[in-house]
Amino acid sequence: MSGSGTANIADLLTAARGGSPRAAGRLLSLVESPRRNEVLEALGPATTRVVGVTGPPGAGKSTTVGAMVAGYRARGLRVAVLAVDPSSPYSGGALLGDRIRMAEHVHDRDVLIRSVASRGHLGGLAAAVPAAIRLLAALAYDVIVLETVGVGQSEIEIASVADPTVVILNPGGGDTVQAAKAGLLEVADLLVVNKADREGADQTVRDLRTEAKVPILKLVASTGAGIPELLDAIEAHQRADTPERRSARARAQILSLAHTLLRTHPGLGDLADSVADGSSDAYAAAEQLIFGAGAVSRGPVS
Ligand SMILES: Nc1nc2c(ncn2[C@@H]2O[C@H](COP(=O)(O)OP(=O)(O)O)[C@@H](O)[C@H]2O)c(=O)[nH]1
Ligand SMILES: [Mg+2]
Repeated sequence: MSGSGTANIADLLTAARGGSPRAAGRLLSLVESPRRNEVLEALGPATTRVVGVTGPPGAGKSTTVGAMVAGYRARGLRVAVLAVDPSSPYSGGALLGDRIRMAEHVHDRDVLIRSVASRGHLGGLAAAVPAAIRLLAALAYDVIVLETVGVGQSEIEIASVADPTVVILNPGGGDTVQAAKAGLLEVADLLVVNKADREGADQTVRDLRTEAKVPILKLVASTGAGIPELLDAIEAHQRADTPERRSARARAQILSLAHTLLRTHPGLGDLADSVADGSSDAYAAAEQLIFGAGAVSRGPVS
């Protein structure tokens, strides 16, 4: 028997927990498929650390993630990388580059690298990523590194689920202005000025200090200079975690998933038609979308 349609989830979980990267890969495919809930229901409770790495294209995110994986392995941790790739026409090439960069880790059983590219499918990335994280937590990865391109709203939303969210920028004012505009500085728990081997890194650090109150680090990801300091800063942030911060992240995640579910609700089209032709109003339709057909009798939101 083969193919995910016939896969026994319990068997796959046993194999994946025993260290089979193939089984882990199959399970990750299943959480992106209509069998997502079946997998989620088979998992016990588990928590893990999720480090978000985001920033503009070309800032050095993948290089940084590769160096972080090496750093975590040196510290004896099992690491999973989820690379969220937006559906750009260049994604094929970029992914290939990332795979080559990650090549030193491909034979390491304690490293799992996976790209998530299911935009538009089953609620898209915003729905796929939390499920993948839950699975990887259950498979006992100590740390999950989530690489997202900090351009679209959904990528920023995904990044805000991680803790900390590390925003990677480059020397020069352009990145800082762009990051501020995209809302990236707001989600940053740590700011990294990568390519610090280039001119202007110190000036960029000074500029960022006036914009953001979070720790700012310099990094040369291509040589690994600054990686131990980055991992230490990430750990310090995680040690300072509180139940309130965990709840706030959970709240953001629930709202994000709820929004995804509502956006892809099968009743949305008919409700929109009834509001458009005047037979209903948007208030009643919104209640009906959330609470179901009985909701209209509840009266207006107060
Ligand atoms: N000079 C320099 N180049 C770097 C550094 N880190 C990454 N790069 C280069 O920047 C380019 C983009 O890196 P990549 O990791 O693919 O960026 P991403 O698009 O943010 O994932 C590649 O050519 C890297 O080799 C660095 O610290 N210094
Ligand atoms: Mg990349």
